[in-house]
Amino acid sequence: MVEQPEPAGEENRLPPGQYVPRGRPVIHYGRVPTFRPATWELHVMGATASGGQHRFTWPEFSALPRTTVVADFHCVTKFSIMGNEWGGVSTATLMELAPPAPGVQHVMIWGEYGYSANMRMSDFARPHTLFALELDEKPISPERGFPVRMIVPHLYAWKSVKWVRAVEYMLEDRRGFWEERGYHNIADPWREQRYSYQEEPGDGPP
Ligand SMILES: Nc1nc2c(c(=O)[nH]1)N[C@H]1C(S)=C(S)[C@@H](COP(=O)(O)O)O[C@H]1N2
Ligand SMILES: [Mo]
Repeated sequence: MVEQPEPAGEENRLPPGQYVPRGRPVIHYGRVPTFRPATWELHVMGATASGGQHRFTWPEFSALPRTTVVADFHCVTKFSIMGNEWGGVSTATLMELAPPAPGVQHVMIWGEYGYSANMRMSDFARPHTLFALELDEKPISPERGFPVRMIVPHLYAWKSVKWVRAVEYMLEDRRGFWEERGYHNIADPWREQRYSYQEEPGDGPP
C-alpha cells in the first residue's frame, strides 16, 4: 500500500484554492469510449530503451502485479476528492517491462480519441503514480476511465488521463491537450500552477 503523497496529515491536506464538494463529480471532454477487450492494447512507444514499441494486450496488462494507493484528487476547477483508494499497476512495473531510453525526461500519456497529457518522468515515476483499474476495490466505472486510467495524485487531475491507450517516452517536452490550451505544463496544486501564463523559464517547452 502506498500512502498519500505529502502532506500526509489530516491538517492542511487541501491545496490552496480547493474545496471539498458533496459527492464525486465526473468530468471529461467528449464521449465515454466502448471497451473492446479483444482489440484493446496499451502501447509504450517513442524513445524506448529497445528502440521498438511495446504492446500489452488486455489479458497481459490485466495480469500485471497490482498495488494500492490512497490519495486525494485535485481538479483545477477547484474541487478536491479526498482519500480515494486506487488499485492498479505502478508506473515502476510498466517501466521495468518497457523501459525508456537513457536521457528520457518527459512522457506523454495518451487516452482514447487523442486526449493527452504530458508530464516529467520524475512525476510519472513517483511511487503513487499508477495505472488504475480499481477505485474503492471495484473496477473503475466507464465514465471514470474503464478499463484503465492514469492517476497522478500530486498534480492537477487533468494529468490523470482516463481510458489510457499509450505511453510515449519523449526526449524533449511537448504539450498535451490542456497544456496546449492555456493550462500549466507542470500543474502542481500545492503551488497553484493552474495556467500557462504562470510558467517560469524551464517549466515548459518554449
Ligand atoms: N481521457 C480523458 N481523461 C481525462 C479528462 C478528459 O477529458 N479525457 N479530463 C480530466 C479532468 S480535467 C479531470 S478533473 C479528471 C476527472 O476525473 P473524474 O471524472 O474521475 O472525477 O479526469 C481527467 N482525465
Ligand atoms: Mo479537471
